[in-house]
Amino acid sequence: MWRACSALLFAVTAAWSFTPVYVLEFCHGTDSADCHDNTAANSQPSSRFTPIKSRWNMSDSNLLQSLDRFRVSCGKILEAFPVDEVDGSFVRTVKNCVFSKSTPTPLRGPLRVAAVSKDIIEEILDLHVAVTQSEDFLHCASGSRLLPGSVPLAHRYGGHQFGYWAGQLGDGRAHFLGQYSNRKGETWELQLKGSGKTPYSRSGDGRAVIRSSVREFLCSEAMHFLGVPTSRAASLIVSEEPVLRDQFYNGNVKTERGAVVLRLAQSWFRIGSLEILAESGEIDLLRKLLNFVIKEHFSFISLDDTEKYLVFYSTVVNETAHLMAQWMSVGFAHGVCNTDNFSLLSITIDYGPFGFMESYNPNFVPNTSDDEGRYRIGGQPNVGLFNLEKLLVALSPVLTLEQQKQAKVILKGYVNVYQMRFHQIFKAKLDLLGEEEVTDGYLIASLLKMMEDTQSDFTMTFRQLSEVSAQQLHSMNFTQMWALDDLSYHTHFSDWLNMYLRRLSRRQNGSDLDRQHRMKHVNPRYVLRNWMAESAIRKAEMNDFSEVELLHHILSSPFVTQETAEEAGYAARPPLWAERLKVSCSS
Ligand SMILES: *[C@@H]1O[C@H](CO)[C@@H](O)[C@H](O)[C@H]1NC(C)=O
Ligand SMILES: *[C@@H]1O[C@H](CO)[C@@H](O)[C@H](O)[C@H]1NC(C)=O
Ligand SMILES: *[C@@H]1O[C@H](CO)[C@@H](O)[C@H](O)[C@H]1NC(C)=O
Ligand SMILES: *[C@@H]1O[C@H](CO)[C@@H](O)[C@H](O)[C@H]1NC(C)=O
Ligand SMILES: *[C@@H]1O[C@H](CO)[C@@H](O)[C@H](O)[C@H]1NC(C)=O
Ligand SMILES: CC(=O)N[C@H]1CO[C@H](CO)[C@@H](O)[C@@H]1O
Repeated sequence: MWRACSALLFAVTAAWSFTPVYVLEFCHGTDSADCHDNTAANSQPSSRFTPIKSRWNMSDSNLLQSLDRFRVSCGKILEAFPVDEVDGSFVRTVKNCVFSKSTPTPLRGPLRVAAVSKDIIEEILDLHVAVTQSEDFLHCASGSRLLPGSVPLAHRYGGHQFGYWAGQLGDGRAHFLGQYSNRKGETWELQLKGSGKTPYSRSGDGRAVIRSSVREFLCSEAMHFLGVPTSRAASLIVSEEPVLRDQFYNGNVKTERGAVVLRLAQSWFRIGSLEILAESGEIDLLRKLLNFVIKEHFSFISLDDTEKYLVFYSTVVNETAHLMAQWMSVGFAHGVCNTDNFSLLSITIDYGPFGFMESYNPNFVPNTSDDEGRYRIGGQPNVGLFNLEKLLVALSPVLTLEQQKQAKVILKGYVNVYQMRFHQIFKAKLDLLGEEEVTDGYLIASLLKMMEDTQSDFTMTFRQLSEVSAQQLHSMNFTQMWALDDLSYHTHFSDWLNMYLRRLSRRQNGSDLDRQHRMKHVNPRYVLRNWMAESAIRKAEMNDFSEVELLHHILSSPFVTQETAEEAGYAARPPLWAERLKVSCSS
């Protein structure tokens, strides 16, 4: 027993070297001498969104039965920022403004509500779900009629794309409609995507096609129910408007149909929102925007505090590290981690060519045109660091020299925060209670390495470890456990298993069933695999939205085994045709 154990301990050092995901790759961007510095401690996840006491009676009868009394407000934004009033959506360079007035262009009908998220309609928008069947909703959620109180705006931002400064970008096909303060006291920003040209459309047509809209609708909701901070999607409206797209950028232009997603976030400001102001020397406006974001979304920071921008930066660094760890924990690859797609609130935004990893592979790249693999899944933590560096550059004009130095120290702490969060999350995925840092690090790293070697399915390996009894693990009986069965072919698997079982038995809390129960709450059985989305899209393009609805329903409870999902094969080995799928890139 001891011999095996010391052999494994010997392997610990080696194990860390096959964790490119969370150790080795950080040395590119920052001073490598300090790259693995372990001084930062203390990991209280900050809670920025303090719940506000409910002032309403939450019963069903209080939900609004029509849009007549539903109001959004643009007052705060319009008071806080100068707005570009130039009439028309012609493409232009905008200066000294954070938004431009821009009216959505109605889609050619007939329109239809293809999908809605009841959870958002009722729990966030305080509307009865029946409202979504009204003409009014159809028009408001597609951009042909304005919601009461709405002054539609397009946001001006810039960004670093694929590593390089790209200048002015901005909402090229999205319209901010206004803020809604709900009965829970939360404020949400409503936005349409695919609603027509704006001053920031560059060469785009302002539209989004059914394919990409279905993906955004499904994935943002799926991520929310997986517990990952994200923007939300309330509805999906499809039209008959022809939209030309070269889906794989290979010269094959196809006519598709336009669609609009009504999406929500507590804020849509991005790193690029600040970058463009710093870049063009609009420092007063930069300060204004920062103060606004702090006041509205980081209310624990006092605007009188001379260190407020540093505390803000430190929070964004920590929360971005957390988000990257959460993405890894569900195998999510965003696909386009440019600074303009990174939220200042560290939520997932801008769903484009994303993908959930199937076989564990740190080099998984969802965007098939991303040849260099810049945004491969294992590179995301490092890209997060790159983006935070750019955020620091954007903040520099409002920081003193001393504060700029401190900010660099904060940035260096990012790697530690990421590793700590990653470690915590993966410990929970394996139910490693208590603290045995070295053993746990080894168990996690070597499991991932074995998964990589055997190409085991990431989601189902963790899920099946949650569903299998300790008894079955002991006897390596993996009947009907296809992912564990794949994994069990690894030469080191039984050593790993012994170590894991010993680790579990040292820190028992309740029965083995309790362990399974805890693990099933953090290891989903269903994620939006590309083939699942693709199958739903094929039907949606023929006006059959049943599979979109089914997926939306199932992915709202990703931790619960569901009969319809099992029948559809959503937890089974992916079908053969899935291997040949390419992600639809243009959107
Ligand atoms: C960010 O995390 C570090 C390390 O855990 C901690 O020292 C720091 O206080 C955190 N920053 C904020 C603003 O919570
Ligand atoms: C909320 O309203 C319902 C019906 O309108 C009523 O039965 C219930 O007692 C109310 N609850 C509270 C906490 O006021
Ligand atoms: C995919 O990657 C390519 C190459 O880097 C890039 O040009 C393209 O914009 C990416 N696709 C999307 C949808 O971002
Ligand atoms: C393996 O486990 C299954 C339950 O999943 C059980 O029905 C079966 O009898 C076990 N086989 C052996 C050989 O223990
Ligand atoms: C064991 O479980 C109980 C209840 O589920 C919990 O309160 C307690 O903190 C757990 N103990 C440990 C060591 O995790
Ligand atoms: C899905 C999405 O909105 N992606 C955006 C990310 O950022 C690039 C520019 O850097 C935009 O072109 C994409 O539309």
